[in-house]
Amino acid sequence: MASQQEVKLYGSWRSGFSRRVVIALKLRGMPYGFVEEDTQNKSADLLKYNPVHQKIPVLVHNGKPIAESQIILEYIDETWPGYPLLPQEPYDRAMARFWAKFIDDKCLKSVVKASWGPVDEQEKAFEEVQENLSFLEEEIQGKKFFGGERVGFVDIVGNVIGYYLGAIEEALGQEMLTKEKHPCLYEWAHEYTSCNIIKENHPPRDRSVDYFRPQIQASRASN
Ligand SMILES: N[C@@H](CCC(=O)N[C@@H](CS)C(=O)NCC(=O)O)C(=O)O
Repeated sequence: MASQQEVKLYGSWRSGFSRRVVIALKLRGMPYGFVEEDTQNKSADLLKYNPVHQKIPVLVHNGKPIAESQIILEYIDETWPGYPLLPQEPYDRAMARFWAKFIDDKCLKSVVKASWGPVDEQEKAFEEVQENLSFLEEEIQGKKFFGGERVGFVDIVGNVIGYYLGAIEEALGQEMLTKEKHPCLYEWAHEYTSCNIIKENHPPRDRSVDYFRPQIQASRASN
């Protein structure tokens, strides 16, 4: 019974990984408590619950911790009935996991390198971003969301591209995802950020731009 569950999310308003879990819990209609963590000064609880990575997000369900955003999303999908995050068919589920892993392993890494990485590696990283976005462009073609007609697992993981990339681009003063090069992905990002659930549960764009800007400036200054 939902009323007997104690669900606590250790995260931060800044963290895109935490936002994924918030979106999944909201879509699922699962009540939860939110503990705002300072990643520069981690709480004893966070270190106890995620001693291996010492990172947010951590979902604590009836005292049992689960770490890593994609794993938490799967846990939510398997634990509480309601809005499905992963597709039903095994092949479709495998493909959703494949693209979600691709977003974290390749897309996100290249975006970070192109934005904050060593200056002499940024040009190459920028090309990698373009190549990675092209793979997603092919995958989203003909669909409204990666999950089909509604937001699903890959879309939620894709918040890095759908929501955060725009704020990073603004802070950086350089576009990466453009209508000209990646029209379908660009349209997807627009659809995604227009969804109420996404709008209501991500920080206002200006706040994210203000968060990214000093990091970008600091990395430029140290290069
Ligand atoms: N792979 C992890 C990444 C989580 C992550 O990088 N969290 C960041 C905040 S956005 C963090 O806790 N950083 C603190 C640190 O690295 O010490 C996930 O998907 O949950």
